[in-house]
Amino acid sequence: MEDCVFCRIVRKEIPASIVYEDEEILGFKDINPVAPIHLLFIPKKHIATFFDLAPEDEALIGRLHRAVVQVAREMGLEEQGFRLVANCQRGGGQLIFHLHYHLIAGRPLNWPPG
Ligand code: D5M
Repeated sequence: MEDCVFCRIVRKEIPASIVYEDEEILGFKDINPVAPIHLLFIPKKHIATFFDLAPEDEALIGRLHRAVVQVAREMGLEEQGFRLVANCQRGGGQLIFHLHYHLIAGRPLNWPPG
C-alpha cells in the first residue's frame, strides 16, 4: 500500500528501531510506548485488519507468533511474561490499518485492559 505507514517502514522509507526481521515479518519499537517494552510485530504483506485475513495467511500468522516468542525469549521475558494485544477496527482501538500486534512488558499489566 502506497501510503500505509507500516508498509513504508517495511520499505525502509521511514526509520524504525527494528528488533526482528525476516522475509515475511518485521518487529520494531512502538513510537509511543505505553510500557518500558513496547514492540510492534507486523506481516510485511499489507493486511488491513483481521477481517482481511485470507486462508493462505494462516501460516504467516503462526510464524508471526513464533517471531514474537523468539524476541520475547531473547529479551529475557520468559519468566516475567508479556502481553500481546491486537486492536481491530476503530471501535477496537485500531489507528493503523496494517495488521499488527503490540508486545507490551516491563511493568505490571492490569486486567481487563481499558
Ligand atoms: O496502534 C498503532 C501503533 O502504531 C501506536 O501505538 C503508535 C504506533 N506507530 C505509529 N506510527 C509509528 C511509527 N512510525 N513507528 C513506530 N510506531 C508507530 P493501533 O493498534 O493501530 O492503535
